[in-house]
Amino acid sequence: MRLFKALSPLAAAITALTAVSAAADEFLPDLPVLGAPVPDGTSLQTPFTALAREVVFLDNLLLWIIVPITLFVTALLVWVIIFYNRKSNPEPARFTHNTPIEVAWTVIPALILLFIALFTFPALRHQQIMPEADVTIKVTGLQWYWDYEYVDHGVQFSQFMLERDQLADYGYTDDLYLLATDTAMVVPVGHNIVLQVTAGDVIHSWTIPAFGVKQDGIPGRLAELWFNAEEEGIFFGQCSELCGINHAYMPITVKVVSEADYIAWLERQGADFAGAPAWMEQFIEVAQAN
Ligand SMILES: [Cu+2]
Repeated sequence: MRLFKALSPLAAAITALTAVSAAADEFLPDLPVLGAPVPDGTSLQTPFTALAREVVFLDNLLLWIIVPITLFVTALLVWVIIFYNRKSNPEPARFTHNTPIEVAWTVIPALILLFIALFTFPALRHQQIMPEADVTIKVTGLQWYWDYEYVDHGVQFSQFMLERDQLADYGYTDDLYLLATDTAMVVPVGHNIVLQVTAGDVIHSWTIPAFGVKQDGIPGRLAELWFNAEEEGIFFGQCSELCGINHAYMPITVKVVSEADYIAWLERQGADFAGAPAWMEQFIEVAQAN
């Protein structure tokens, strides 16, 4: 075990070196950054999947519900503080029960919760029931980087955060420091991507806020998430489960590209296309001809 621990930084360094070959892929088209935090931002990122739109809708709906409730409770408190303190109400009433009020404060919150559930349960169902996968990728969180495996094509690489002085070499602007990584998970636009999320050491969490997805990677377990990105672009996320000293330094980069660019990229990674699904066939021929 101790030997393993001593060797693991070495293994990480080797992975880092080998990953560079899959890294700065200058053949991918120039893509706009669509999914990233903005300075002084307070709301959710612009959604780029149906799932994320549902999440934004739920967020707004809950806001419309909790604001009046908070105002109502605050008003009640203020009313009690002003009119029922010792000075203004020296002789307090001694009764302890009021059935109509007790029924009301049980039934009304229950109805509010039921109303919220009418919208949350369909959204949860949508997120948790996996559709037929067009692309399946296994993601492993590790201290402190990500491993990706395109399980149908034998393509595998790691993803490390870029240092500030490396950003330009990889085509990123300076403000993307702490978000941009050496490799990107590349996926085709408009297809169902199913991710199998796990971890190799401690619990990590894979997320892309603009896709409305987040899934803990737990050692020894394979959890799933899915998304279908609607626009080509670059999307960032960050490990979202406190996983150790460099937790803040294992961001996630996803590049959503056209089907042709995706297959050409796979081809450059040395993909095995045996048994590829029908939608890929015409693009594979083009990629292999080039
Ligand atoms: Cu982590």
